[in-house]
Amino acid sequence: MPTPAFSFVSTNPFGLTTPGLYAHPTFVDIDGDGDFDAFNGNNSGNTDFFENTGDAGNPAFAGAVSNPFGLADVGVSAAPAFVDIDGDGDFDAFIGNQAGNTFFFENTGDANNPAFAAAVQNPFGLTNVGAFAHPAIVDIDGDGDYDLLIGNNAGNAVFFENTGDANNPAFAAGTQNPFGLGDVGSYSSPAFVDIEGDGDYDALIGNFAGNTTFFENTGDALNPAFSNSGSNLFGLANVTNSAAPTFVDIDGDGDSDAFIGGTVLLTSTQISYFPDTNVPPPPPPPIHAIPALSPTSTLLLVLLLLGVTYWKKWVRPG
Ligand SMILES: [Ca+2]
Ligand SMILES: [Ca+2]
Ligand SMILES: [Ca+2]
Ligand SMILES: [Ca+2]
Repeated sequence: MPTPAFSFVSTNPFGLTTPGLYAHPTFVDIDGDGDFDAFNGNNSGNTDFFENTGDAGNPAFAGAVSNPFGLADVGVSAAPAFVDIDGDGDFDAFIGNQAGNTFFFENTGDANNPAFAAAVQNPFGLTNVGAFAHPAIVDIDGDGDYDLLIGNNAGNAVFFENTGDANNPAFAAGTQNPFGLGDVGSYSSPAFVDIEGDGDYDALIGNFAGNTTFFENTGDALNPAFSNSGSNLFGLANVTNSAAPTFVDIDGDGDSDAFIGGTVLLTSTQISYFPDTNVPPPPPPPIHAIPALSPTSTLLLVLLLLGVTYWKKWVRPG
């Protein structure tokens, strides 16, 4: 997979809107119909839901619904992330807030019909990270369970290793900026995606100045090792303030596209859309050659020819 070629297209594409300030978008197929739906956290502590009424290649989002399925106001500055943390086949929600806490909403519905239980603050060993908790969820050490890395207002990412398993999360004490991750100034908002397609997760971390810094993973899927490679690479750009990036293949062409929440201080907010414009490889040409015969087919063919020969020679001589 080539390195991505992001190109800014528009803000708030496909019917997305940003009713509150400090957009913090994320995408997940919450209703299991094969397309990515959108959630966007905002400054008032609410999480808006946008159902994808298009399809996996042609997104179209319905109007915002605030805190659906049992999700709730988390105070100030909601930053949602979704993952099946308990391995029961449906996506559960973690939502960070301004006070630095992370609220867990267990999905007690199913993969097609989400229903979230009441919020639990900092469960499974998670702890307060200071201010402006921005959770990102990824199996960063490749051991089969999801780990949390929570960005905070000081500009750091706090790592909570999952020492439980794929069904029973249990997080170790937080460690700051492990594996070579670094301070991005303030208002760290991390996202993890295998941007180069080399089998390990790279980090792209937004900050208060509106930039997204790329930390290339030069380790591997089991042993991450990040190095700061620069900001706003691959065609990404500054989004004014409070960059909150997320990556999803929204157009179904096999590469990850970028959406970055951003805010013009206390006045307006938007989600900037940067699709990866790499052209997907063409499908392989159809094969016209006669397929090779299996040993069984070859044997049957030989027997058939022998039979025809016998019939011609002995049954109907001449
Ligand atoms: Ca969907
Ligand atoms: Ca679940
Ligand atoms: Ca893990
Ligand atoms: Ca794509």
